[in-house]
Amino acid sequence: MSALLEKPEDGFMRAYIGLGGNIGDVYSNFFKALELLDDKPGVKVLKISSVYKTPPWGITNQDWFVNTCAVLDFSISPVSLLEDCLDVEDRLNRARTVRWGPRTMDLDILFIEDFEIKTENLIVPHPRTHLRSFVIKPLYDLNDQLIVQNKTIAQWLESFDKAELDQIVPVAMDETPQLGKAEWRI
Ligand code: A4P
Ligand code: MG
Repeated sequence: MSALLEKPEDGFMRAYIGLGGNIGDVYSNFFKALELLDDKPGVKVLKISSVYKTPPWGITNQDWFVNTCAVLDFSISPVSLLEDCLDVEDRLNRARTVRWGPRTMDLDILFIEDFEIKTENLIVPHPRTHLRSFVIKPLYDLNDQLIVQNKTIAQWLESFDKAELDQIVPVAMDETPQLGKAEWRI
């Protein structure tokens, strides 16, 4: 079931962000990343989905990833939001080496409500969102009715093989310390 959120305040837009990594304590780093983003002027983190262990996509001979999604409201420009995301990646020691390769923290802007852009540095909606079960499954936790590429997240979730979805396992909360703000939990 998805979290029900009030509409954004005047002057704010709503964004869905994908977070992933496969180096270090990724679970804790998700909460560090969201705290750093929430501290940025004009950015308010609202909710984080469940956190999942996921098989590597793209380059498959690397460690399993940990993935999650978050929803946030922002009053800065979408390009400034991307700059904030890149700054947070840098602060969490992200080294940009291999495309789709191992990383401590990747932040992708997946979707911004009522907004589209296609420039060299920013493409929203993120063009690969609907192809990735490790993105669709956590997005479903946040808003199963969000429409991406003319289908709801619920419909995209149904489009994946059961065997693929079964590999995407939530990280049990009782295995993990309580991190971030309590109100972020769905
Ligand atoms: N950029 C353009 N649009 C966006 C957007 N909507 N959000 C530009 C974020 N960035 C956007 O990103 C390169 C540039 O993309 C940014 O500087 C920005 O200007 P990057 O993060 O350095 O490159 P990347 O992540 O290596 O490439 P790419 O294609 O973004 O990779 P993905 O799509 O992020 O995939 N398997 C599992 N299970 N879980 C994962 O999280 N992640 C990847 C990386 C591969 N396999 C995975 C996972
Ligand atoms: Mg990326």
